[in-house]
Amino acid sequence: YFNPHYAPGRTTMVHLFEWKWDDIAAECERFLGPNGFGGIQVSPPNENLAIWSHNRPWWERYQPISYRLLTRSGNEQQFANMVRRCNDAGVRIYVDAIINHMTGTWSENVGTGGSTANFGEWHYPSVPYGRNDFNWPHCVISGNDYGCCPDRVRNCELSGLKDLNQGSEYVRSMIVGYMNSLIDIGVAGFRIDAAKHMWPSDLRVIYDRLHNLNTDHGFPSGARPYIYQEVIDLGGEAMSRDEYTPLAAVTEFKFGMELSRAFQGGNQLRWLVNWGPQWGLLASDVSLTFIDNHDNQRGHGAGGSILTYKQARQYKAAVAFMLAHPYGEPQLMSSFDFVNTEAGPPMDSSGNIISPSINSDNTCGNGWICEHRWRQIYQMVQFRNVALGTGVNDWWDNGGNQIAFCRGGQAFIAFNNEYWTLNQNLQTCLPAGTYCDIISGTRNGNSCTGKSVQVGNDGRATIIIGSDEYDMILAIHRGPQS
Ligand code: QV4
Ligand code: CA
Repeated sequence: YFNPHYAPGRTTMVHLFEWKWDDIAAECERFLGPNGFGGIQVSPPNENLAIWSHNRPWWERYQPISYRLLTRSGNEQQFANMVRRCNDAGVRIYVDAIINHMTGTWSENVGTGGSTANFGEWHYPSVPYGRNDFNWPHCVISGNDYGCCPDRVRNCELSGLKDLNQGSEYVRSMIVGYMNSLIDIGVAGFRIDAAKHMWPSDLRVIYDRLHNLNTDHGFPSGARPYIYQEVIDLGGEAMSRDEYTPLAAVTEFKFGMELSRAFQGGNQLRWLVNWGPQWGLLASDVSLTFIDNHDNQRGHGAGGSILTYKQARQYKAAVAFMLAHPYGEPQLMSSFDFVNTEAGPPMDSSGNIISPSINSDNTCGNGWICEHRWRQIYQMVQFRNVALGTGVNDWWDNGGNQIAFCRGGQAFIAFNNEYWTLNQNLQTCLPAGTYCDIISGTRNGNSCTGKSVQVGNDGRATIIIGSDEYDMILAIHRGPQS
């Protein structure tokens, strides 16, 4: 459950939050495959409650009403078509699995596929689930419970969402049936939503009943799904991430919090010299890492001032550090623009999601941010692929907020988060030659569209990053784009 089973040479996944299946299939073929992305986390594919009373918020997708594959992102056939086309493009699909609960109390009761529910009776006929399938007696998690009472956090309702009993054989079989149908379609793994709210012993039973990945989609025989469990553990609670790491990977929320703090000036970059478990982070091989996610970019879930696309210069630097450093299994966030933190994706008056448009400079329109299409981000995905299998060496810093390091003899990166110019002769660990900085531009035949770097026979080069430059990063590597 710890191996994402990326196609060879690929490393990074992107969360295409609220994208439609047809658009994702096209994105795999035209952009993600050719640019070396490893995988995609998709929004929950199972039917959810349509919440018109809140103008179709993004969070309606975390309120399952059935396991039918029918949402605003598309139907089952479109989902399967996406999985096939993405796997063919070398890009894996990971499903956000909502198995802790079903939709809770609302004035509305019709799902995106037309299923209905009777909340007062705990009745979800399209699964079907009834009252005996939920934890009893009914209770709701309060803020205090996190400090004292794991049994309440696991057996009571997370903000009024009806809490399934994963200890029940019937509930397990419904959940496993849902997840296995996705594996058979060709997905490579799952995000386990709200894992902290389920008993690790129940999750183990569920994981162990999952099928091997589908060899018709290019997975090796005997491959287990990649599983990363959403456990927000910033310390100080009665539940710990360590209860979940023996089972499968875990989301590391400290990662984005600490890097956001550092690149916002709250911590000097030089301290990143021992980035990893010495910072209190999980062991690298069980750690799913990200700067922001769909919750904390809008103030849901874990707190803290997390960098997002809205503070682009610092955000790009934090993302570049994540991708340049070998620690963890990185995930990029790809957002739609928002002011209102409840607002769902761009939609028409019938509630249909409006597709992103693609501009000539690779960026998106129609209200979609597409961080994964920013040059400074997708070219760092290539950097990570080129550096795959190497460690960090030849670390340099100025004793403050200018740092640089090599990835074996494959790649080199420098950051300048000071108010003055970085101008240093540094060891790049690369063979002599002229390299194109992949942050300010790319290689175009024999020239660079951005800055270039002359590496001498001793591997050293003069590295310059002005404090007023558009980006605070310079990166070069041995791949074709640099
Ligand atoms: C309201 C009241 C409740 C009341 C209830 C019923 O607040 O007190 O009991 O009505 O009358 C939405 C609304 C919330 C509403 C609830 C139930 O925001 O006001 O309760 O629905 O209808 C997302 C959103 C939630 C949203 C939920 C379901 O973040 O706001 O709740 O979707 O639509 C903890 C967990 C962690 C969790 C995180 C947000 O440990 O697991 O909170 N993160 C994941 C997802 C997240 C998702 C869920 C879990 C739930 O990443 O996106 O919540 O699936 O840290
Ligand atoms: Ca629960």
